[in-house]
Amino acid sequence: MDKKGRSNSSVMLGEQAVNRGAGGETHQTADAGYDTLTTQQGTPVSDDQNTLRQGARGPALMEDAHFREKIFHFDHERIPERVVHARGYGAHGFFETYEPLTDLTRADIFQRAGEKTPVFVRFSTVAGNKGSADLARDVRGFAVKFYTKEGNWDLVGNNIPVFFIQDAINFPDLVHSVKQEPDRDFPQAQSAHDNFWDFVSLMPESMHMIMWVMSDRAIPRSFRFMEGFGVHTFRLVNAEGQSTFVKFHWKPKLGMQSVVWNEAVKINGADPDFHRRDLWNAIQSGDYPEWELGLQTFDQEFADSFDFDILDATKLIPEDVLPVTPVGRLVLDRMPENFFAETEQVAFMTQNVVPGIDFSNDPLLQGRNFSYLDTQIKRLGGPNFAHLPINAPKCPFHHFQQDGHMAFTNPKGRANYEPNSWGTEIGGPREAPMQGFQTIAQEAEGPKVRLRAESFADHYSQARQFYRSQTSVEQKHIGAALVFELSNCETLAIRERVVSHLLNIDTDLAQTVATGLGLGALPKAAPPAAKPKMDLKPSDALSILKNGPKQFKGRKLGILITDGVDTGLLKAVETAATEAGATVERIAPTVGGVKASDGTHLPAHRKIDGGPSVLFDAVAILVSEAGVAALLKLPPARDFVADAYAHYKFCGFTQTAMPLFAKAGLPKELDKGFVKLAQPADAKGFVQACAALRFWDRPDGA
Ligand code: HDE
Repeated sequence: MDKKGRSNSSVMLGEQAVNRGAGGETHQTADAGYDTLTTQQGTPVSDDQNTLRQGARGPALMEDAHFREKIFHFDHERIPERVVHARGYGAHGFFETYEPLTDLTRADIFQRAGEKTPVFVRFSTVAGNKGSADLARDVRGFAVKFYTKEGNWDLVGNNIPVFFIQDAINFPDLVHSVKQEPDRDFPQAQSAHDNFWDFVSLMPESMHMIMWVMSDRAIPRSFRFMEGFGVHTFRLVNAEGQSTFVKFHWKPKLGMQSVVWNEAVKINGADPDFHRRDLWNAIQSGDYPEWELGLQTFDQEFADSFDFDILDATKLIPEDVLPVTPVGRLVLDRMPENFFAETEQVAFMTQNVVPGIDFSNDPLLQGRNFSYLDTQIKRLGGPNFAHLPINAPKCPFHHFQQDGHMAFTNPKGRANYEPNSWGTEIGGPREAPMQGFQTIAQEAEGPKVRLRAESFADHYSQARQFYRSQTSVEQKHIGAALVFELSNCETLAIRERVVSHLLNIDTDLAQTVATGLGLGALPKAAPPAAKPKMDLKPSDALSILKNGPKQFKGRKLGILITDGVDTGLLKAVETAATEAGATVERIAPTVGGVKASDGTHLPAHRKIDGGPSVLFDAVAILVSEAGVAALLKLPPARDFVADAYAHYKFCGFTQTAMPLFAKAGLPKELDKGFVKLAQPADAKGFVQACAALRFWDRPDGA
């Protein structure tokens, strides 16, 4: 007992054993049926609240091994974050093969219809640090680890099918330029700064990718609504050793969807974990996200006849030219039990391929095959990261690699080399010439040179094709994104240099951006690339809006309610939305909820200040006359409506909401994106309208 009569150790309180902290607060102990807290060495801990000290008010003692172990471990909790793709979120699931692809590949995963292969998927942003916000304008990583029966296959892709650069040697410069500027260490998770635009404007090969990154692809509504791409050309190899070129595509079953930029900026403030939360909520509620894996396969003849080099990662093969064939589905159905152990420690490596899949000579891919092993050794502290359960194959594996930091599955027995003559019992594993991975025997000759192939030279044609394949709404967004980004560049010469490239892509776009930047006159177009610019046929597959999902499934409706809300109407809207496969949240002046028209108490999910409309795909305003009067005094309620309008959202409303609309500055004549909810029967029509996701025909949107 100390002077105040407090105990530093367990005491019996009635029937329960408790432990007391300095403030006298109590903690239930193992004596009350909990597992016993131990040190890492397994020694039971009697007191985890007080350090060992000389007298109750005396100095701490070095002898306190438990304290030292706890603090030392804490001090070492952080590992280096990924140099790119630091912020990520992962989930477990499975891949199901539709039909055998034996004619194309001997990869075990594609041999049997209905085969289910466990997978772990990690989505990420690229530039931001680990703690940055989810809705940065950025490329998203889409990395899939397939635990196949013949080893792990990592398809480490992005949500954009092309890349900034053609040769891996430029990667450190690209990444340096987009990350925080080194003297000031800002801005993070943003490309809107001089260094990035300086670099890309000096690398015309990045212009196609720039079109994608300035499009709404770079601000996806959720991981669940974005495509994924393997980017490079790979090879499939069948049992006869014949190889076919392949490009990998992931298509979301729920369709593609993005947010608008003004919304992205606000989501980052309202919920920086917006994408994480979305994936977590979907999986935890059993609404498992799903993608189809599609292949574009082609032979050497096609490669030779194609307008561009299939080894150039700044180019894609349009789906109209070469259709995508679905070959299986990916379902994510389980969140990691522990973020660090799984999502943070997962080590993706492009060189992880399995028999039946091989590389092309894409110089970006070749460089990546070197980088990923190196980065994992640095990040995970040694060569044994494959011992971590998340990285270990789920098929039998035997090799002679041994020792090093944290070697806890060293091969057993005497033989740790081969060949050896110890026999099958103790001699360990042997090569399998027929079954084992074989690199395709491709002829290669020529002088050793540092040279970019002439076939990589056209940097503008596909950039132009991408821009011209977009709807006018999407083109407007690209123009606005460029104006935003370049307005954040302090150096006039950089702004002008970017516009000089845009002139080679589309003159209207260049003019829009020049006007938006207030450039006095258009600069001269950048020198044309060695190859002449081609006018390629627009491709609808490149647009998000031309491929709209036309369903509200998997989306989220936010309903703003007040005291006096019509219970019948509210229930009808909620039922219609959930029947359409959407989720619903109620937003109210207080999180405690409201008293409905029939006197019942209806709990809310969010207080209005914490539930802005940017968090929802569509909104409904169901308010009573008295309720709306109270809302008029709340700025977040006005923002809720004004933002929903500016972000082109569908809005169901009761007539009583009109004063709030007026206060929010909405036009008197509401457009067709506003659906009146006079009676419960109107709910279905409103939810059906929401399937279009946005009402783009609103002239004064954001
Ligand atoms: Fe990566 N990339 N990358 N990358 N990349 C990494 O590996 C690299 C590239 C991609 O969720 C690093 O574990 C080089 C293209 C994803 O854990 C590193 C080059 C594509 C992820 C690395 C590229 C990607 C990474 C950093 C140019 C799309 C996150 C941490 C040649 C096809 C994986 C790490 C995860 C991560 C190197 C270009 C996708 C340093 C050298 C192109 C999705 O190894």
